[in-house]
Amino acid sequence: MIAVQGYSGRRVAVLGLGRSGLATARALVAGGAETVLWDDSAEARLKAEAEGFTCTDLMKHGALEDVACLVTSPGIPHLYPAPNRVIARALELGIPVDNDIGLFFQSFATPNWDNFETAPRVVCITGSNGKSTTTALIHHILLECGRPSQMAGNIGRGVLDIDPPEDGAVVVLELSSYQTELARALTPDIAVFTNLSPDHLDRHNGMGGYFAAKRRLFAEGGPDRCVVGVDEVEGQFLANQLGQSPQDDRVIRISSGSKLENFGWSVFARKGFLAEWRKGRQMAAIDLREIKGLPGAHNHQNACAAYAACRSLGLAPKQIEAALHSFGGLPHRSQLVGERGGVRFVNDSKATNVDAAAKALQAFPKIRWIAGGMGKEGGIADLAPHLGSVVKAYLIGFSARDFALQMGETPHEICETMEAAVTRAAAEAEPGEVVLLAPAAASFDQYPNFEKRGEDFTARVQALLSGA
Ligand code: UMA
Repeated sequence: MIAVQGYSGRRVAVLGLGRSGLATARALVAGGAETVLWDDSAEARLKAEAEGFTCTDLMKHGALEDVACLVTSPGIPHLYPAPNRVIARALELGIPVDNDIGLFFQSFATPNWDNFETAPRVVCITGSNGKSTTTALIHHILLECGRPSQMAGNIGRGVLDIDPPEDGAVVVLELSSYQTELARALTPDIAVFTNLSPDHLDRHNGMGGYFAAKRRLFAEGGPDRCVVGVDEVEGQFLANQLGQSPQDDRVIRISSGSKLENFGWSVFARKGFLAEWRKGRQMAAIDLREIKGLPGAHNHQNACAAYAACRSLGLAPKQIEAALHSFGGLPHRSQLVGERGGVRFVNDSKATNVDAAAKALQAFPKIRWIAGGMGKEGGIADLAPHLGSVVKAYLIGFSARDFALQMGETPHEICETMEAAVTRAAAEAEPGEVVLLAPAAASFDQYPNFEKRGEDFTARVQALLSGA
């Protein structure tokens, strides 16, 4: 655990007692703060109380008195579509509002670092898609190359939950827009921006607010090195702003598809090959086509981002290449879950939005596509150019009928449930085809989260393959 510095002997309120909130409460206590805790769910309060914490309704008269800071969880709206009422009250009273990421950056460095040969470093990854894979890949490469590394943030483990870093260690943090928007301190050594496409727009009041939230990671803390995906105009704008000129190698531009030879430093993937260029010269090339854990152009972009971050940390191209080969991929992201008679079954349940689904649809030539769930604004209209690889779609969940109306000429069938979709797709699939779960929708109509949806798909595929 990282003990929170700066609040010893002071009262700090914590709103939200999920994974990040409970870790925050423990870290505040370890740093000598007095905590006042609340969660709107009785179940979460019970869990905190079982750990020995006391909960106090922060809306009760006087509960926020003498509070030095309100620390809130990423899932709780602080601005849009409407602020949680405790946060609104704190803002009214002028109480600083922060999150665990801000506390982490304020508390990470300690005086014993003076005895270290190499100061620990923090790599942060943000972007709409690919950030979990990029984060896990950087962590994997570092460990394979013998560098101590810990991974946390939006990927599941609260940042204050990590162990104090050892000499030369690296902390790799996946950060969501919810997290970067609020953190009062945000000072990574290396910051990575994978890409940008519409998501969480209600929480940021539109695309401008969403981009601004992510941009804070680069603008606030002045990272030594920025790795920026330039396949969209927002990434080009960000890279442009961060560098003095195209030759400024503090910015490493990355792309999946474009040749970037005329920049200070760039890493790009084309036709399955990764290339690193520095000041007009090619430094390295890697054949990505045989790397099983990273299929498709979107994963090649993730490989470029992870490669660039690891090069910034001083690793050699050959070391990184070897580590790429042993990366097994993450569950629910282009995850191969089975194969029968030349048909592969791939779980990309994390493709909760149209952009992520488009990338999954481009990764395979012939697809039996399982899609649907709780569709987002605009449905799947933007997927029309990517339906060429779809042999047939099997639609499930709340938005199945809406999706059907947007399928155009592409054959499709409304299956309602995962069970029916897997059974139908498997029965109709021919050798060389891929049965792909890439829903282009949230899971909440049928499952608690995308993980449970992916687990359901996997279990049904495995049952089918084992003949159960
Ligand atoms: N709560 C309230 N009042 C409210 C809303 C929520 O009290 O108005 C309470 C809930 O009852 C619950 C707690 O707040 O007990 C939940 O907080 P949370 O939703 O912020 O979840 P945590 O368990 O703290 O998990 C968070 C991240 N969750 C979100 O961003 C929604 C996790 O990211 C992250 O792994 C974890 O911190 C550790 O850092 C997950 C996520 O879904 C993976 N992220 C989104 C995404 O990837 O799209 C952004």
